[in-house]
Amino acid sequence: MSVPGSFSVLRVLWLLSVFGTVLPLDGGMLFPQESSFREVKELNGLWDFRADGSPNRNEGFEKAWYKRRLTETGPVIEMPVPASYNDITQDPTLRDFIGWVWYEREVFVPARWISDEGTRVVLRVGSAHYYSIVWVNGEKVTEHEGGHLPFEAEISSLIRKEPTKPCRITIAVNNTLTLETLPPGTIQYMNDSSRYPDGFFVQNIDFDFFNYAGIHRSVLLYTTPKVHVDDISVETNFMDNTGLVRYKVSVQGGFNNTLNITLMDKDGHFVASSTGSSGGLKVVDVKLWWPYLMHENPGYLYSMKVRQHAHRHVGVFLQCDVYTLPVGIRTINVTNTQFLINNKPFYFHGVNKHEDSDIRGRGFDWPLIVKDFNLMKWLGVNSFRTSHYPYAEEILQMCDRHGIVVIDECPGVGIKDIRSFRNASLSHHLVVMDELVRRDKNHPSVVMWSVANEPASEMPPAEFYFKTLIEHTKALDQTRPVTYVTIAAADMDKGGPYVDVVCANSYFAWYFDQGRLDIIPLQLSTHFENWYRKYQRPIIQSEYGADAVPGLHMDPPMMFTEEYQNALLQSYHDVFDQKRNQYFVGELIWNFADFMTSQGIYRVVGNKKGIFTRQRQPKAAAFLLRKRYWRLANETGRLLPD
Ligand code: GCB
Repeated sequence: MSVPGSFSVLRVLWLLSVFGTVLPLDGGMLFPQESSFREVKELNGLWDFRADGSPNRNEGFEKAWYKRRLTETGPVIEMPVPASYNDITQDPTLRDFIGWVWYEREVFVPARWISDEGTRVVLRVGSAHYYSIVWVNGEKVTEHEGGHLPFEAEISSLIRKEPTKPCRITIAVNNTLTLETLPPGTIQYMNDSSRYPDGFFVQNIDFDFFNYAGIHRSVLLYTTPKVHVDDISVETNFMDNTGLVRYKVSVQGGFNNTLNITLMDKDGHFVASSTGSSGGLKVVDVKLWWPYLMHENPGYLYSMKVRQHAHRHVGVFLQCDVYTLPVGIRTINVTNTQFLINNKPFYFHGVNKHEDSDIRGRGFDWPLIVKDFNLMKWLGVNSFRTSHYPYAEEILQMCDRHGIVVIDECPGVGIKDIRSFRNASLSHHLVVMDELVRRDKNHPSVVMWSVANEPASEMPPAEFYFKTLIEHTKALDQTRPVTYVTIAAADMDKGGPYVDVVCANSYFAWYFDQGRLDIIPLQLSTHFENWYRKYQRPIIQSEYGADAVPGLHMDPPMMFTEEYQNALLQSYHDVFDQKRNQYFVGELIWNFADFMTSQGIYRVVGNKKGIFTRQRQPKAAAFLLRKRYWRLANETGRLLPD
């Protein structure tokens, strides 16, 4: 977090110091973009696909399916990318499949990419759930653990080996979750032969969404010059009407470089420039990045153009690269009672979401994303939490442009088994935070990191685990607060002392005291008072809600009707309004839309706590919330006088 202080002191610190940021990962993960010196080729569409249904799910490796075309080693079906594979066919075995699935596609690489040795060709997967191994023309190029973050491999030399042939890309993806994965899970073999066939096993999970799998985001080939801009980090601040963008650029592939940095406003007019791999850009008459409904011109973005020239010798340029980063200038601060954006109190009136829809599962889908943004704006939503995993980068870019504030959550959901607090799990969790911060650090919309959702924080190892995790995340990024989302009772919580903001979930009159809406005011206020007394931190109601089956009505309200969902929300809102001017800084409804879960007696074809159906049609609660959010926007969102 930026600490309020004198601007001149800050300026000196900024300009003289390097970032106090830990960068444990090799290299950056800039979002691929086209420029005069970079090209992008999307490999989305139909891929050949086969699930390895062998008893040990290992036939693909034993028979080296990656060495030949997939069609030569067995039957294949057509599988769209990006999409979860689960709901694409009529086959329940594929919907519920656990183990390795294989994707393959051939692609012609433009001749210039092959002939020009100064061009670097990179294969990038936006995300694939959960563990992936990638081969190009039968040679392994990378593997990656984790279902929601991008990974890539340089394949320049490989594609130059056989320049006339198409390039065959094979990706094997395994959705198995274990005690050390994030989210964790366990595989349980059922050995009672009177009840289960030989080798029968199930995947146990402790989270409430379907474990969709496959290649969920775009697969791309992109180029950069050999000497290229590898990573950019920006931090912003302002004092009065002067803004400052502190930047750091890293270059890979060569030494003799010149870096020119130019900042332009939204209309492309020059604002400031600098040279060198780190420095500061002063912005006179700064236009700050404001959240939606907090300003008449939200989501203002400057463009920071990074131009890199590599020299052969003094004055002779060998190569150029250009990368343009959108930059929003804003600050985040947290006091004991407030969440401040640009030094003004910010009140979250928003939603929790899932990347989830019919047929596509968790697959990236532009029509769905744009529809969801339109619905959020219609509702008067100014924020959401990426429950319970990082969302696609394109979604965060939209948030930057529209001024929608994001609590960026990692996939640390369902950490309930004490064995998932061991070192192997913690090490992986730290790497996931490294990858998440590396990917999302420059988005102005991201205002807080959430390292987990509802872990078993009362367990003895939780304190060390969360202390380490939160301190690590704060070291990675000193500009944003860190939280984890809790449901534990205040006195049982071991990680609480380390969070900057308390994010608390509760389901009064739903999971407890079922049907008793009358207990909400007492239980909810007691809950808040306990949290605040204990931690003296601002509190966000990070989840609350009730299932409603659309079209089910009953008055007086009963559980699962639209009336009950409405009445429950209304009781929560009454308490929120009492605490709003004290330490209560936000409310995020569970959930924006109905979503798929695994099958079980508590779920009727998925979780129905959406205020929209899975097809994005409003339930009665959507209208209730819309009225409230627009009222809140008027009461809390306008710019308050200094
Ligand atoms: C929670 C979880 C969320 C569930 C929700 C529910 O506390 O964080 O993943 O879907 O409750 O509906 O039970």
